[in-house]
Amino acid sequence: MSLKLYFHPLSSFCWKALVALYENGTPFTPVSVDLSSETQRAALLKLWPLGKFPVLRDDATDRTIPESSIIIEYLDNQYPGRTRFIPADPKLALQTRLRDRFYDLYVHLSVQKIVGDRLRPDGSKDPHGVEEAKARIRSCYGMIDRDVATKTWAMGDAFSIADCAASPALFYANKVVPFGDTHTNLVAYFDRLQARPSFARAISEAKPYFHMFPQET
Ligand SMILES: N[C@@H](CCC(=O)N[C@@H](CS)C(=O)NCC(=O)O)C(=O)O
Repeated sequence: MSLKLYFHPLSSFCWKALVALYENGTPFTPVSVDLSSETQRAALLKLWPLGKFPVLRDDATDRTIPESSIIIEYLDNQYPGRTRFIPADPKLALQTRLRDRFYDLYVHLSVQKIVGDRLRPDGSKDPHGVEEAKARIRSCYGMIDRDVATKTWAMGDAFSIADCAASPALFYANKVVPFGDTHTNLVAYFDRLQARPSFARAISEAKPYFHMFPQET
């Protein structure tokens, strides 16, 4: 087995890579990284000096691949399976990558802003930034609700990298800004994502760690 995934079971961006790996049953060795351990943090920093996970290591090609989207594209190219994450058609590929960016940059990073603020010490909090992040997530909910109204997955009938990105982003977004009753298409889409075996497995494996998720005080 040449692939190793450096990750943490609670980490949302790691879920994104896990969903892709589980989709195709791609064999890999999971390497759980505890960032509070100096040794484990140092090992991660050696692989990717930004110290962010997930990071994929492929001993067969001697390559180290950081960034969830790049990991998924790498898997799609090097270890293609039944689920293809980027469509072959260039126009569809562009639309797919746009949705992947949308979920990462506007939903997922807004969630990180809100959750990260909960971890800041009193006196260093950023309530204005948190309100901006919540407003951005609400705008995204409206856009998603319209976008998925007639679709099964983010791009239509085929599950793609956009759904890998949407899964953790929406899971944690719903925790910090609940979907509410009005976004029925979004709720139905999220229900389909949660029922997808790849994502259901990532959630189930993270359950023992849920108590570590910072709550609003
Ligand atoms: N753009 C990166 C984001 C990765 C990221 O933010 N990972 C978080 C966990 S969800 C992390 O490494 N946090 C630890 C830290 O920042 O020290 C990706 O798509 O992989």
